[in-house]
Amino acid sequence: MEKMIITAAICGAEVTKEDNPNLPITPRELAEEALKAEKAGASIIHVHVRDREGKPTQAHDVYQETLQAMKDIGVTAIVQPSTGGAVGMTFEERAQPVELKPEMATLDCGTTNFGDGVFVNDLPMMRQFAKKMKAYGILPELECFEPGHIYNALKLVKDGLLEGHLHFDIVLGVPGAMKASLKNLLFMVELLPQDATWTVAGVGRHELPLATHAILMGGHARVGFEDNIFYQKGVLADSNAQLVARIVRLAEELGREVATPDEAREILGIR
Ligand code: KMH
Ligand code: ZN
Repeated sequence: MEKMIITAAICGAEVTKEDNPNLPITPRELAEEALKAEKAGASIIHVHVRDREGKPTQAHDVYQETLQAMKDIGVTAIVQPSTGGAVGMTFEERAQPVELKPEMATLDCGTTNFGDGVFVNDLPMMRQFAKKMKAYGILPELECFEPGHIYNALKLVKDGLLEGHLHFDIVLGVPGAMKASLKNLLFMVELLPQDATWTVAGVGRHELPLATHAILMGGHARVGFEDNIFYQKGVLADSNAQLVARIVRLAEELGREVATPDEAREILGIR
């Protein structure tokens, strides 16, 4: 099996400091958290940013400050800004971090219920994101919350809007969307093109079992406060690094090597 890429989704848009006081929010906190997660074994940092009140924002300047802080502090992992932002944001708001030309960014592959809200990603919006990312040479992480989202991504491939290596993130367990289970993971992985890579993000208590399945299946895994704030039932995680370190230990026990940032770049075809 190829080496395993561990993504740390360190902040997200929905979690608050009230949920877990260890949540990083400011550019400096995000940079320090990213470095710790990388040192623990993460080779991708998926990042959202917040405004001064801690509310989700996609502001270009805040992303710029955060990415610069990560660089200054010595983060060498692939930094992957979100283009999903938070429910209700417009395309223009969401697309701002793309202008910073990161190595990767998320590309959400379809509309889904998201808790009480609706996370809108219609095909025209997806096309706009794909075109921008293609023009800037950004590798999209194709976020699929439902099986139909995989077909939307494949339509972008057919239409020539996605080229080169395909990397999917199968997100399972968002309230209102596809349930988190091994059966559903297997089903969705079987829909992917043969040479694509995939990672799985299980929400809440599903994070750990699905990441463990990914170790065994030859997939990759995402952990972090965006998806899960607990280390164990009733015990808050003290950092994203703690969640990453557990997957590294499990991977080692199960004979799967963990990729460094440069090895992750190679696996993903990032030049
Ligand atoms: N916050 C969710 C509504 C992404 O990062 O691209 C969307 C999200 C997906 O987190
Ligand atoms: Zn996200």
